[in-house]
Amino acid sequence: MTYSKPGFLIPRRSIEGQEGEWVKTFDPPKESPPTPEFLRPTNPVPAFVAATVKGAKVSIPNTQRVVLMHNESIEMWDGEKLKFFLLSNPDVPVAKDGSFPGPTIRVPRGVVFHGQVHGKTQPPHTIHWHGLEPTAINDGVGHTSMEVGEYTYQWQPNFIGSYFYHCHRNTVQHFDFGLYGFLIVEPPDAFDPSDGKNVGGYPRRTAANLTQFPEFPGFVGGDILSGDPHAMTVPYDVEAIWVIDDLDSAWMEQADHAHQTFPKHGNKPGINDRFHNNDRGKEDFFAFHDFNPDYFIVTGVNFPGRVGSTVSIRPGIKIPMELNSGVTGMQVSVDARINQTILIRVECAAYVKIKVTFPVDVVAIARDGRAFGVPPYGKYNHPFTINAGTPLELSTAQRMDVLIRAERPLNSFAQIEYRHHLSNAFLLNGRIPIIVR
Ligand SMILES: [Cu+2]
Repeated sequence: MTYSKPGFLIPRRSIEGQEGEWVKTFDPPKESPPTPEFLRPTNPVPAFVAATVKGAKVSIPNTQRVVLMHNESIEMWDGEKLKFFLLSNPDVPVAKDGSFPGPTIRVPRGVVFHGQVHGKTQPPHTIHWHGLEPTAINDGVGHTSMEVGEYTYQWQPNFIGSYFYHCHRNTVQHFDFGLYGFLIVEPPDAFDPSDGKNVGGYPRRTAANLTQFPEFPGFVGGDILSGDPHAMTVPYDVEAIWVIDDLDSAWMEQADHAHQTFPKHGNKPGINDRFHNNDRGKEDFFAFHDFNPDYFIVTGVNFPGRVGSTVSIRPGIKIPMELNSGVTGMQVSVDARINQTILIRVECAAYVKIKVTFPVDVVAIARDGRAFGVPPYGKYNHPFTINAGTPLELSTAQRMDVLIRAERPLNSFAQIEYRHHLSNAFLLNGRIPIIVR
């Protein structure tokens, strides 16, 4: 039995003529079908952004817009220009030409979310809403879900926490080249100003069970099903987002076309597709098998050093409110005051191995969008302390939310250690300032 003379032959069914159905592997996409079971969207955030961000508008009521683009040059710390693929939001002037990472989407728990997604250049693309629970057609996993063209994804977030969204078509390339952004599910009333709160600032709340950690004030326990929007949440005064990434400039220079692992369809799509039919010209097949990153990044900020070095980003780096759903003051480098509650949302977007080490004890409250000790999973886990200096390992796509409350001033760094995924060779120590005054 050989490849050319298999012992079994599994007949394949052509997908020709089914472009409007569940599986989209057409290049280019031939249809942009409507969303099945379309509900009226109820997300208040696009209107909040339009009211808060200069020049922003709502072009589709209650709907977040996402455009996927490619070949946008970004200058790295050493002057090298790399070609990224970028996410943009055409409703927000600062975000319309794309950003790296893409704009952070904040959304209250329980709303009907609509994401109107358009692949502007070199589709097909998808958006996968990582960690949320859409129906299969709205899940955005390439080959098994909707690839766009254009499509309105529909889902409802049910768990407060840290997520992200990214293209899931030829993920190894499209995700690595920049088609991702952070996504935060907040309490149901996070964008409701009716009780006089500043919905575009701090304090904000996130899910946690801090029964055993009384040093964090304002924790509300109780029953999530009671309807109390703050049940099982804690307020935080300072928020930082660390999306840890690595880039191989050789990949980005040699494989700048979005179709470099896409098949060419024969005359029977789904049957005689040929990956290596692209072995010439701009769409030349590229294997993406040998990853050797030489640029290291946290939330779009370069760690300014070569392989082998230990380098720091500067203090005081914040995320522009235009790229954070209108919320002002989110940080990359942490700058807080004594006895403030600091929430750090850590995500690994790197392909190599990373270890995160904090200079103070932190309390881990949630992993991958699920808060420890919070029903319905509450009986299976609980928040825990990660002692200062104890490394936290994360692999691709994992998130961990941690809290800090410093009683004394602190002027130190968290450290991100990058090691090669195969050889374990040391690549870089990236340091992020944590200042408490
Ligand atoms: Cu894509």
